[in-house]
Amino acid sequence: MNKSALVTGITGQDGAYLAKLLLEKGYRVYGFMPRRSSSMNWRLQYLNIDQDIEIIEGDIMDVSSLIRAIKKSQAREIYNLAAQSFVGTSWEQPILTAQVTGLGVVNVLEAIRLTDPSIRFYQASTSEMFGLIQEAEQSEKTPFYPRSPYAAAKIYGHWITINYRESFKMFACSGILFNHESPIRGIEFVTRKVTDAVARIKLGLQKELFLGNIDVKRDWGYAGDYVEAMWLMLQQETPDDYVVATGRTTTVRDMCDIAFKHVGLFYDDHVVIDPRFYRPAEVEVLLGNPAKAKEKLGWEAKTSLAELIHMMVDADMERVEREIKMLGSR
Ligand code: NDP
Ligand code: GDR
Repeated sequence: MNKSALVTGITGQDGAYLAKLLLEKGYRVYGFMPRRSSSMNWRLQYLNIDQDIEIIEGDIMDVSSLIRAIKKSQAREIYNLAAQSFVGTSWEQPILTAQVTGLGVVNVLEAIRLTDPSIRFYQASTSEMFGLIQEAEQSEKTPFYPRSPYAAAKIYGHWITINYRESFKMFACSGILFNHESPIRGIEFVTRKVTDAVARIKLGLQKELFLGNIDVKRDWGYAGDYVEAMWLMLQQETPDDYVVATGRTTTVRDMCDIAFKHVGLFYDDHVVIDPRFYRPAEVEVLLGNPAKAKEKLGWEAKTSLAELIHMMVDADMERVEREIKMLGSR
């Protein structure tokens, strides 16, 4: 019988790409999903895998639903991707963020410990934990300095994962992933906000794009590449933590330039700086050092930023063109 995997956050960007990868590898994939998300599986539909996944309803805040999901799925691997993942919202809803993004992790770990501690566990940690960076290139050894309630919650999740590994000898890994994007990235995140706006501007639906601080730098990669690293971590002989990044960093401004140029526009003609999108505390620059992932997992980012942004702009152009056609035919 095929090996089973349980994925929390299955309706999110990474959940969808990871599910696709696991299906390709022959896993039976169970998606753990709150009832409220049941109409939200557009990403699974986009990747054409919505019929191949078995959905188990539950909420990461409800340990009993996690235990039931583990028993039902007989999962040998659990990927914990569920989170309140938008940094901006974490200042507006810091307690919810602490509960879901932080305490949610120990809920999953406890559910595993109570059912079958031999199940392998992946935790979605983040480069946001480095925040006010303590080293120019951030590796697994770089100290953390969180700059948002989201990052603070993720640090709890990160350390409790390590703690369960060391306390209970659980196979628990934490992937410190730098920003990764795709055509199914949430529209609130800056890359997708930009590529969607580029399509709408090019097709005459809007003129301006309102952004916050565009001089910040991020190490952006492609989500389709990054989920492979998650899976690889759980296939090793011993559990460990890994930075997953491209090793290159770019400003939001230059990312905008790439996106607008792709359709023959110039970003400066359309981008308007709007203080509403500034954050109470900013992460100015992130640059990952993925040397350990390369050496131990044999993993490397395959997609360049230009390829990624072009892919996203092309997908948004197609989507907006479809929307215009549908409106015209009504
Ligand atoms: P998304 O925001 O796209 O997905 C998050 C998922 O979590 C959604 O399916 C969401 O469901 C689900 N979720 C939220 N609250 C609960 C809950 N209480 N119980 C169960 N499920 C819940 O995030 P990404 O796919 O981009 O990221 C996946 C994980 O990786 C997250 O933990 C994120 O913090 C982390 N991460 C992401 C990076 C990135 O660049 N994408 C980088 C580093 C880490 P719903 O939509 O219905 O709320
Ligand atoms: P981030 O991603 O906060 O890094 O978290 P986001 O795309 O939201 O912001 C990146 C940077 O762009 C600046 N920025 C803007 N951001 C948004 N969203 N909207 C704007 O208008 C805007 N203008 C400038 C931000 O200030 C920020 O510096 C993502 C999430 O996926 C997290 O869950 C994950 O942990 C990290 O990436 C790694």
